[in-house]
Amino acid sequence: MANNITFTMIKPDAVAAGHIGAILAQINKAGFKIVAMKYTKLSAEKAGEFYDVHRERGFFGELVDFMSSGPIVAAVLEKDNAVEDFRTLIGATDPAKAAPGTIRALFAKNIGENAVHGSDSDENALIEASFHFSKMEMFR
Ligand code: 3AN
Repeated sequence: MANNITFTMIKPDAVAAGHIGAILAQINKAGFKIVAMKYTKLSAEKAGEFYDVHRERGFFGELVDFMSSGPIVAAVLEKDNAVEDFRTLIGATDPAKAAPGTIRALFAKNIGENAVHGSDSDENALIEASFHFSKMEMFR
């Protein structure tokens, strides 16, 4: 059951560029069911908490500034093999290296402003989903 969900955010760059609808269409077309979704904005503190594992990395400050710079769409998605399949759908972290047709190849600006987030493990998917949503806000 755990490997049936992943967590995503449509990041401030893609929201500002008007790509919410196109990205959600790709997500639906790939067979993911949306089980939770909200349009929201992270404070710098919340963005730092979310990306805590990257706190020691050189790009951490930049990442926090970017992720708190504007509204995002946060969502929990359900599908068999959700984490791996979603990472295939979004493509590599660096859009220059993302496979053609992937969400990042289509919509991301660069390695920092890369349009979408996707959980990297089943364990993190559950942690990230519950960071943004209560049980009552998830419809599985
Ligand atoms: P992914 O989002 O593909 O799992 P991570 O977890 O390595 O990639 O990085 C988390 C986020 O940190 C990325 N989505 C990106 O916004 C940012 N990031 C990662 N590497 C860099 C980098 N070299 N320079 C700037 N930002 C980065």
